Amino acid sequence: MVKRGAFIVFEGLDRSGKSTQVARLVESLNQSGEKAVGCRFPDRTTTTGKMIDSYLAQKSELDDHAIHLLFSANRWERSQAILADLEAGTTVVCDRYAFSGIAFSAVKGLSYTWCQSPDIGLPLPDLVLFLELAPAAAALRGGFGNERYETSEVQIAVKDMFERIGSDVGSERWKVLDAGRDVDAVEKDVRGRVEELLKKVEGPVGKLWA
Ligand code: T5A
Ligand code: NA
Repeated sequence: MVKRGAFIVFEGLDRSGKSTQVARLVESLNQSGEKAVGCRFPDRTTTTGKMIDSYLAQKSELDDHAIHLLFSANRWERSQAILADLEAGTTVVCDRYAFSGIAFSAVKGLSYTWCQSPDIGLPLPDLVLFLELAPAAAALRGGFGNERYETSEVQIAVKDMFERIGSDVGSERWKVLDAGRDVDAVEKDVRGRVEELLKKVEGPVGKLWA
């Protein structure tokens, strides 16, 4: 039987460096002979993804519950492909996941447990790397754009919500990394934690919030 791949998720505020680190990790794993692929949520290429993209670009309005469910559906659409990769021995490195889903919806006033429910049963990440960066430092990395949620108020509230989510996930699985260091230092820290994980990944992929 092939050893299954690891499911690794990066979370963090906007501009904390998630996309940069996902790309670097996938490349370095592949270079060292580990099969790895990247993925990201929202996946703006699918039908639900196009609706989400229009909402984030503030070209359309949607009820807060409706957009929350679309983000979740966007993950479910991809979930079988993620499981198939993991079972085939490929490590999946994902840029945002259900934790962003809760954080951004709950700060709008939706119930925390309601926000969790549509994601119950999704593939459970083996490791969540939370890139921690002060909102003020994130804002310095090229000013806020025009997308929804790109304001200091939202980012500060989201950071607090992520702390609650991290404690619910538990410190075994949820690791907070200082994302204020230079890109190479963060990458080295990430690589060290992933090497630890790859030694111990075993058993079936878990189910989120189950
Ligand atoms: N959302 C998402 C929901 O509401 N519900 C959901 O369920 C989900 C999944 C999506 C938006 O949707 C919300 C959350 C978001 O508001 P997105 O497409 O993921 O947004 O885009 P962002 O996360 O906003 O992506 P960013 O590109 O802003 O942030 P990243 O990926 O964290 O940062 P990255 O790597 O692109 O880097 C940003 C800049 O900083 C530099 C990079 O070169 C780049 O210029 N940088 C560093 N500079 C200094 N030091 C470092 N260590 C650096 N690392 C990167
Ligand atoms: Na990004």
